[in-house]
Amino acid sequence: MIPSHLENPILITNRVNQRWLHHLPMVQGAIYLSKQKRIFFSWGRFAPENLPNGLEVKTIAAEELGCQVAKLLRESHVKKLILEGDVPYYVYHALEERGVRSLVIRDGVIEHFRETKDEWEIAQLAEASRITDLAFSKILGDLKPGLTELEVAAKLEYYMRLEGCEEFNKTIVASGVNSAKPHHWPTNKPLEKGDFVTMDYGCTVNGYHSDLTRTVVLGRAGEKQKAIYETVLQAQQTATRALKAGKISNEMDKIARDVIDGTEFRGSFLHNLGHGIGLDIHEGTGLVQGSEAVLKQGMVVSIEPGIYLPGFGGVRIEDIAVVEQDGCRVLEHSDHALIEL
Ligand SMILES: [Mn+2]
Repeated sequence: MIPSHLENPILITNRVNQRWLHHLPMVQGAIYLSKQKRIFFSWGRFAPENLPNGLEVKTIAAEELGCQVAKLLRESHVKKLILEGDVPYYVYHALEERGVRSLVIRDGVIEHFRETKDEWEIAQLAEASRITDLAFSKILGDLKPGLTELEVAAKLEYYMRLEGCEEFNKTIVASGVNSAKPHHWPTNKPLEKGDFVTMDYGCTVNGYHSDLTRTVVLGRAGEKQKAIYETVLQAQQTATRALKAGKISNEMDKIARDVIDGTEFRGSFLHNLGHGIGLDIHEGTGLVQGSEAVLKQGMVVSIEPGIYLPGFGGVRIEDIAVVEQDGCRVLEHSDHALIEL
């Protein structure tokens, strides 16, 4: 929550930041916050009467925003306004014309407050994770040679849709040699016996994202496949056990990377260990090489090490977890052990 003793009024135009404040999807408008007033200026046809966080609702035409805000500032004898997000030029111009002189664009102001999640937000993330887990348990019954990556992706989305999610993440299904590419979009390639099949997907509930990755083997896993899988799993579990408030972002990445780099697969973990997650799929503090950011209680991050061997295949295992004082709470509960189908 934004502290009520804001130094200067702020006009919030970023849609995701607005959603964070009013808990409502797709409402067109802007939010004005100051010491005295908390107003949601709505110019959509749908103007809710009551909003959380003490927001008063005023329906106006979008073109009036600059004029309305200037009036509020004049009434409270304030000349300085903080802007964030994408402010349309006509708003900026209307404010300037009315003597609002010190306009400061400060992106990241609201994002900073969004980093640590409250209980309601964690409940939304947990519900999205539950739906995602359910789709995983269902897809296991469908995976067989001949099914294409696109069909697997469509089925995952179908199962999540039936459970009542709002939207999907960009679903990744990567099989066989395609699994060596961390961001492979699904194709018409049919699954084949012996393939690694990596599924990285998720959905939103009240705007909050889940994010899950599991890799399975179609048929019996070979020795090299088992070795890769066990290494990624060990990296993922070691990092999960280490995660707690006070840890440094890059230390967390190193914990997982050291596990992988201590094996024959050294150098094949091609991305960072994790990202913050919430109303945006990638937001806030992650588990990132070179980042000195400190993890705080209530932050939610993904933990997703992988090994990628071009021409052979790859494995990634991902959960999202809430950072707590003495550890972390993993929100997804799909099995971690190697699944051979
Ligand atoms: Mn992720």
